[in-house]
Amino acid sequence: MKLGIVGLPNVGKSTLFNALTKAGAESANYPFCTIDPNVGIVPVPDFRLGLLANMYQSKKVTPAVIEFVDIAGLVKGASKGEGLGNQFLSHIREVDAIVHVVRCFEDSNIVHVDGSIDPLRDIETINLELLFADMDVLDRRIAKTAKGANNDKSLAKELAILKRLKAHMEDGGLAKTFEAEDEDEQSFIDSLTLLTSKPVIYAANVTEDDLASDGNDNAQVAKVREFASGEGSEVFVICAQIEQEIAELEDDEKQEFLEDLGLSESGLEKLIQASYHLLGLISYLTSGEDETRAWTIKKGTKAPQAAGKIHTDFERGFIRAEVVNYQDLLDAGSYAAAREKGLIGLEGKEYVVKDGDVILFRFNV
Ligand SMILES: Nc1nc2c(ncn2[C@@H]2O[C@H](COP(=O)(O)OP(=O)(O)OP(=O)(O)O)[C@@H](O)[C@H]2O)c(=O)[nH]1
Ligand SMILES: [Mg+2]
Repeated sequence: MKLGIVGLPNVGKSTLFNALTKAGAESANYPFCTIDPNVGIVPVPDFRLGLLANMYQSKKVTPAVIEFVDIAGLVKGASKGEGLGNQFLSHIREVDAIVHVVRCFEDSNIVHVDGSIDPLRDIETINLELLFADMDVLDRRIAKTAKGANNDKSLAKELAILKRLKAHMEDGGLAKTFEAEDEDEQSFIDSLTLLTSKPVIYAANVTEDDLASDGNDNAQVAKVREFASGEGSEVFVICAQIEQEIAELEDDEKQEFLEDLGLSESGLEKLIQASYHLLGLISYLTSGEDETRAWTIKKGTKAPQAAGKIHTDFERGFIRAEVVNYQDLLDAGSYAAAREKGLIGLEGKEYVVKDGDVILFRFNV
């Protein structure tokens, strides 16, 4: 599961990427590795891990991770091959969700490709290129489907959907705002893996002066927020440059630095957490003397499949899961106390695991 960092040139994508991966490299217990200079594995900040590790005196803490990809800047005309054009678009095709960086900071030393700071125009430029690329995909698919549609009912149905979707896009609509008539139709549309069907978070890159107010004093940020709410996307206010500096600091210095800026936590951490949820991911936890660890599952995963993340034997020989909410466990003070209070649920194969569940799996192979 990975997120692509997308935006116009010079808006701060690589600066944000460096901050993300540096913050990752620093997390001592995670075996950080760079797969590719443009792909970074980033631990997901999770305050629950520290609390549980403290209770169990765990020797090791292992966070959940997600991947970010730093994608080269896109320019107007990319869908027609301008700039890095097709290369850019194929990188976006591979990601599961998008962090769209928009420049809201003024800095006369940093050139803006279109000459001025105007995040709405920038968003529109990017979204249009994605839309054009999707329409090309649809055109090709329509031409192919039309050939067989005369004597094949299911192809005829697909053709009708493709044409409706195309019309929606010609009006400027994104694939994700298209209203499918039923689940079959939606899964057909999903199978097209269109760029504009991917979930998006907007990262409004501001100057450090705008951080304390969370961008509320910046009129450009307000416009981005209004636009994003119209398409059901979230906006995070960050200062990529400051995040890069923060990522280089030790923990205690970091706290001091944040306080000086009037912040309680770094914007980067909130952005990473939101990205994790944007991918439809949640964490369940295991905790003991050896290790406290977050395990990544898709929302809606049942207990045996969640157990399979730890070991296939756990899934194959699944008997039951002993489940306690992390807060209940912390409040009780120990696993034994939680058990005495009846806070530990015995759950079977149909149990849907929740974010923040602390689980002990019983299995037999
Ligand atoms: N003042 C200011 N400058 C920033 C900020 N973020 C990035 N920059 C600067 O803007 C310039 C471009 O930043 P990059 O992160 O390389 O931009 P990019 O989006 O990766 O650009 P491309 O890879 O060319 O598409 C660099 O000189 C950064 O130092 C910021 O928050 N404030
Ligand atoms: Mg870059």
